[in-house]
Amino acid sequence: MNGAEALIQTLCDSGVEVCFANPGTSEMQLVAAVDKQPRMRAILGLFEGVVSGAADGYGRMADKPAATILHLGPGLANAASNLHNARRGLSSIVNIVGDHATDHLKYDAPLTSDIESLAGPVSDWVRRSKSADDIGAAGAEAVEAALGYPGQIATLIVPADHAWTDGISSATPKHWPEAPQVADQAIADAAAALKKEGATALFLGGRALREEALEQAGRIAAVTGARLVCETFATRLQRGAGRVPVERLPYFGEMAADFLKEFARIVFVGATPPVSFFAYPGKPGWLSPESAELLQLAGPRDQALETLRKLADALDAPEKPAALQPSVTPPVGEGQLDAQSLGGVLASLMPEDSIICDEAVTASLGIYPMTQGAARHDWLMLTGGSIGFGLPIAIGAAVACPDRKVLALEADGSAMYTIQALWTMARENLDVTTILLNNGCYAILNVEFARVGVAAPGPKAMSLLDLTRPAIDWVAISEGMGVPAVRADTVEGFQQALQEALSVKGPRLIEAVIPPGL
Ligand SMILES: Cc1ncc(C[n+]2csc(CCOP(=O)(O)OP(=O)(O)O)c2C)c(N)n1
Repeated sequence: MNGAEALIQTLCDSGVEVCFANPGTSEMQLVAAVDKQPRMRAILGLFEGVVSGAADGYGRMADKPAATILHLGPGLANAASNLHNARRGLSSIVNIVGDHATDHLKYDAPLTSDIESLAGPVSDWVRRSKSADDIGAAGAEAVEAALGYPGQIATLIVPADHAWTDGISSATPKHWPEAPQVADQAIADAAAALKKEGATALFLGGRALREEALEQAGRIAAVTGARLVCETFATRLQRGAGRVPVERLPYFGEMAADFLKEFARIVFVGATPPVSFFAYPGKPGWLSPESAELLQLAGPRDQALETLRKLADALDAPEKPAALQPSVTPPVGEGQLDAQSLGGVLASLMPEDSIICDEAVTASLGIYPMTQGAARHDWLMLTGGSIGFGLPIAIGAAVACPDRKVLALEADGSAMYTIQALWTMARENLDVTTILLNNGCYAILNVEFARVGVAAPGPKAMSLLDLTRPAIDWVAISEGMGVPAVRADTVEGFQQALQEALSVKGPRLIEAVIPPGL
């Protein structure tokens, strides 16, 4: 084998099955090696932000990494925004970034850059293969790093000469790392705290928001009366009918602080104390009440399920949670479509085990509550605040879970960052229905103007938040990339369009015209 073949074989032996790629000349050996390897699926993304977002969606749903192939520093830089979201979401990815051959670096050829410096802020682990003989070991270490609980972003830089050198062996896969356990004393302390007087919140994030972990949280709520609260932006929240419901911390800082103010005690599992997304003049940044006792039982990198189970047992909690979410189908309205009525239609039609990729931004505020009692589903959220993530993660989710319907709730402004994702959905015939929320503006920024204290923004300022001059032809864009599309501006029209989209397997786009504003 050459080095590239040894690396790809090592990745496959370590459990990596998919590679999302946008390669260049320095990655040609890697592309050829993927071609020869029947165990590795190769998926082209037409922009690196699609590649990295797809790998994030895959990691969230598969609980193991996909690989990416990225073209030197500039390719990695294009991928950075969604790698940032993935790292914030503790997702799992192995990035393979090509570099010039070692001897060529001294010439400072045009694509030469400081790849390590670009990788550092969006990676948990960065390494360059030291030689062709080291490439397999480096690959095995990268997968091990990416599997660090609950997931990490591992970036491996591969010089072209290491990839093309012949006579190289693959490396033995590493064992999948164990998740750190919480000490028994910490569990006992938390149990004692939960028995005290006063309102208590069990604040959950990360892996604590999976169905089984929520069951344990529900047992704790049953015996202590603690309220179950989740972080505002979760990597993957399993919710819907029959599951243990959690209250979601509001987005706006003052609403979040108001929500938390009644708690005398907050116990964190899989999350850290929440802070406001941005600073605003005269508004709180730290959201927990000054007077509350804050107990960090398990951080996002500590085993969540076992922690909650042990805590429930320590409290002699009943076997079953007290409350499960009943099935609720909100009434479907009629006439002009808006976020709420759209959410009602969605709740009534979304099939069991749907995967919702939520980049609806302001529209999500209307849609999310309406789907609380819909058929059980997974809800994936924007963990790092960097928009352009919703369509790419829908690709990765659909690749990881080919038997489940993926619904991408995608705001128009955010969609335009990585709209090329539609083409990959069409090429791979992925079962994704995109609901494109066309409100013709950056609505959230209209709200933010007021919140940061700008009294009357002028026409030049407002033009920077407007998406209607020219209006974007979503149906044409979608069909131009191979995804059949329709436009709906009434509840009835949207209902019919969604019914049709859900009745087929394969990508569809529905342009849903909704009013701007919250
Ligand atoms: C990479 C990146 N660039 C810019 C922003 C700033 N930003 C936040 S929301 C937003 C616009 C959102 O508009 P849209 O997606 O249409 O949703 P709406 O607010 O209309 O619901 C922008 C530009 C960001 N969060 N991330």
